Amino acid sequence: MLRRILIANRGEIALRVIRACHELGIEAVAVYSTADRGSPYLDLADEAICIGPPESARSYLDIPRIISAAEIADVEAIHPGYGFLAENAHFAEVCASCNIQFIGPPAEVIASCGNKSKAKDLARQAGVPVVPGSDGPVDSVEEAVKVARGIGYPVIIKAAAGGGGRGMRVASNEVSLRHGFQQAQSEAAAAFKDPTVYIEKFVENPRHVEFQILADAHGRVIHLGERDCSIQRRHQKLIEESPSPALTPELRERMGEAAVAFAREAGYVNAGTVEFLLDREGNFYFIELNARIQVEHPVTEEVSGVDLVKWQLRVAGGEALALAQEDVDLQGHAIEFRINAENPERNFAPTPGRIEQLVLPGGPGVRVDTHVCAGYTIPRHYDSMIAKLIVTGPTREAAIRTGLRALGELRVEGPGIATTVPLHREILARAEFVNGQVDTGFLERYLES
Ligand code: MV4
Repeated sequence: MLRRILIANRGEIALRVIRACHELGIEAVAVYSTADRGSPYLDLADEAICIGPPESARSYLDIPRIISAAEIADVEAIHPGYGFLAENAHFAEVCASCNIQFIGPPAEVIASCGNKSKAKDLARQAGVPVVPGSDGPVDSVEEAVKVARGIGYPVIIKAAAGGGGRGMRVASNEVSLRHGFQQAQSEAAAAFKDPTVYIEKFVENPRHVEFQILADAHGRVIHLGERDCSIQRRHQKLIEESPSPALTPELRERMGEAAVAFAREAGYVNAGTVEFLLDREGNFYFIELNARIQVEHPVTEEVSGVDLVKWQLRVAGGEALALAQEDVDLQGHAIEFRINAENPERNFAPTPGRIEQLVLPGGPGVRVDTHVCAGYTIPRHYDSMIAKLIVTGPTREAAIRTGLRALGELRVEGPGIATTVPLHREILARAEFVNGQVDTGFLERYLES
């Protein structure tokens, strides 16, 4: 078991990891930028080290500064949280070379899954369905046109080094493909220092359904069911839930088996997420593997009763999974609402500032994961998520009612501060949401109307 770790992150996820450490008797060392100095969650850490100025590149993304902090604090391992250095294979390698355990998958696995074209090859090898398209990278316009003629339009051009919606472009005919292809290549080269692109059939308005995986270093791999993350805008998720209203028990079993098969093929260790697109006909396709703990992990914790962050720490300490697939017992329904300090009426512009009044909801079925409190100043340097509200009930209907009740209790007030709370309440009142009939186009269609 680990004795002392460093958390290379900030905000709610840093606090989430501190809590898991303390329940396991592990010491937690926090790091902070000067923008986060004085943040109350830092007091809960066993030690807190300033690593630099507000800019992420000189603090939370600065590998030498983080490694120095880890060496000074004498930790055995680093938890990267999500974002920042979480899926940086180079960072994982540097940790290993400094004899610091990286709490996540091996560097080679991060690298092979970070290349979306290679990840797709792994999926094919594992017998997991993928979207029809090119057999690996496409080097020339002529090859792209040939692939598109084979699968039919519309097609999507994706950067191998992209992911999470970055570096994608849709072409609905040969003219736009010829034009878009070269642009996609040069954009990929500029954004990711890798011009590699590949081509897929474009699946219109799919659902986004992802499976939570847990794998130990002894070859055990299980899944903990799915999360439906279809309510998103420009690849920023807003609401996530489990189970997905779109899955039958049979489809869940098949998709879960596919997710586990992929994780095995990839040599995955620790907590990860296998992302699928689900079309209207119930066909599912692997799209990528997220090699980290995700923002929305609490919905899985609520329906499975499994503490994913504790298992990340145990697995990194060499412990074997105590749970077999048949022991996984998914119960009830959970929904997460991301509470962001941003104004949906002003194109989601961030609204940093000082929180003067804060009322957090509570009562049965309510969990709030947040690092903020009254008097806290939301810095303008980082993403705008200030809290996650997770509601749980025996059924989806019950969870929605608890969500409406809890959102009604929630107050975040301060000069200039707006939040996503009113938008959440509007979404919960929409028939499409209540009926569970949403796809990845829902939120943008709603915002337009
Ligand atoms: C697609 C797609 C349609 N067809 N691939 C976006 C995020 C990245 N993980 C993959 N994404 C998509 N890939 C094919 N072949 C549509 C999306 C997509 C999407 C996927 C999941 C959640 C939200 C999305 C919003 C727009 C597009």
